[in-house]
Amino acid sequence: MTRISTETMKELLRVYFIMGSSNCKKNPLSVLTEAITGGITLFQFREKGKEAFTGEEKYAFAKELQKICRQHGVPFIVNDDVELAIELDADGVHIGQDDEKADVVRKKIGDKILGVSAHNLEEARAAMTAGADYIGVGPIFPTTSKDDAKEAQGASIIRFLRDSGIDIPIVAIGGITHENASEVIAAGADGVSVISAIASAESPFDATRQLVQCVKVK
Ligand code: 3NM
Repeated sequence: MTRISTETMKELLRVYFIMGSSNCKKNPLSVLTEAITGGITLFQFREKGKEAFTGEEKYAFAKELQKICRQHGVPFIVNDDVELAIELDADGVHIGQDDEKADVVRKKIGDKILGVSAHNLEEARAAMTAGADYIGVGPIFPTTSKDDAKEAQGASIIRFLRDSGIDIPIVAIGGITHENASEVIAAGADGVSVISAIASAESPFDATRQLVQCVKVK
């Protein structure tokens, strides 16, 4: 395996769906299948919250979601849990600023995709130096999907990072919907990352289709 190219990474970030069991109104396996049929380009397994699966149950659930992703050729990223990602031979890992350091994770996962959450210029530069393949920047808009989310920064943070020389692939996150997705793409993001816009939708398929349309023109 070799490291993913910047161009391929940017394409994968276009419509990046993040989900765990607590985010779904319907059966999570159906939600993921609908999202894939609708056109998501990347999936992140993020199993968090009071009711979240742990241990064997978490492993089994992740495996089922990974199987669906594999059947459809959508790469499968694991949030935070580096050991689980290695055990499952996932396509990559996404870590936050409070998790293990990015350079340590890079050594553990070899050439798998490494995503790092960054909230400002300093964190973005550090993630690039540590070997991240992309950064997740947020929250752009207010979100109810993350308990410890910071204050919303608006799409201007993306433009600021680009103007400051951050040329690594960027995915915007936090409160993104089909109504504001094109704004963050116009500001310089390569894609949008969403939980509720797809997971809480009456039709995850229709919601994904709408997002795909919004990020098409750049
Ligand atoms: N990370 P929704 S915001 C998982 O700011 C996550 O780093 C964020 O969910 C960050 O699309 C967020 O429902 C939640 O707003 C995104």
